[in-house]
Amino acid sequence: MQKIVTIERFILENQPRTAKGEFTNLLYDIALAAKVIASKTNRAGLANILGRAGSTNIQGEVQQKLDVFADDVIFRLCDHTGRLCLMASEEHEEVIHIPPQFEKGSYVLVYDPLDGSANIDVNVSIGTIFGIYRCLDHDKRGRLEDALQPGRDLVAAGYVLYGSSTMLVYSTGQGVHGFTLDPEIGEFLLSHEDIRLPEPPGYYSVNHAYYTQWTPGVQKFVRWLQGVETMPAKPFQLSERYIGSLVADFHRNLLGGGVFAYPAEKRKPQGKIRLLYEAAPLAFLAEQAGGYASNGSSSILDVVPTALHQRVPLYIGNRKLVEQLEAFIAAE
Ligand code: AHM
Ligand code: MG
Repeated sequence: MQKIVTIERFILENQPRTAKGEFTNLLYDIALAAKVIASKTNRAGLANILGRAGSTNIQGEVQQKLDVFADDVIFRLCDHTGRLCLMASEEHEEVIHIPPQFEKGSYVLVYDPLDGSANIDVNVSIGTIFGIYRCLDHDKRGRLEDALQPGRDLVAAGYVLYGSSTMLVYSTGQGVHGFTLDPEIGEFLLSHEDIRLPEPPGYYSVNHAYYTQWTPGVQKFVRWLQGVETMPAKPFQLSERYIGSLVADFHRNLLGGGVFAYPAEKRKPQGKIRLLYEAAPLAFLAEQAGGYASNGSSSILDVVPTALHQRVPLYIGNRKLVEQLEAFIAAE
């Protein structure tokens, strides 16, 4: 019989040598939050029948919006464990402190609880993204500075994809590993060990509707991806796929090879993607899978955040594709 590896077993057998129980258990907490969120997202379409967000359902409970629910689940599963000194979420204006009645720990959790939320109502895949940093301060007070660390200093990062199956994909700096939730037994099972971005790449993903908003270098890059621009020669043909859920677009390109871009725009020079909750964790995974993520001129992992909700242009995927984009931008 084939060896069945649960996420608990994998985390335990592959924890970094420096990891203490605190870190290992933090990954379990996230896996548990993923299961709770998945059970709710699977029922999202029933909201119309059982009550809309903001209304009261038949049990007399007020329905929460799914992204608020996801945010709350992660916070409540992680606030009291003594493993974190601070959290920061895309749903909160300010950093989230550990309630005073609980002990603090050595790590910082940053997360986007439900990314691609515009896709919830139309039954298209959505996701959760997370990053884990070490608390900078030995007193574990948990200050803004602890959250404003560059992606290069991530200890771990990952995402959960709520798609046709629920998957959790993460890295602690020793490769990227994917687990699929078996809903019958309620366990994440190892399904994709040591994911590497394949060559030749298969896809490119960008919202073409913004073409006129891009700078000439980005426009040239997209024409090159399409095969309209022929220099330098590109010995492979790409397909275009764009879901509009970053996790889902990133996941497909991670397995099939390719590049995702959310470029800088004339009206939005920093693009749309958030550095802390979206770009940096995925950049960490891309590098671990042999790829690269850039803001157009340098590595996303080297960008030091100055504000929690800072946005950044994002080009992420197979290294050669992203470096070609940098070359087109440099020659603008
Ligand atoms: P959100 O944080 O409001 O969900 O927005 C982020 C999402 C990403 O998942 C996706 O890549 C992008 O927005 C799509 O934006 P657009 O519709 O402009 O192409
Ligand atoms: Mg988001």
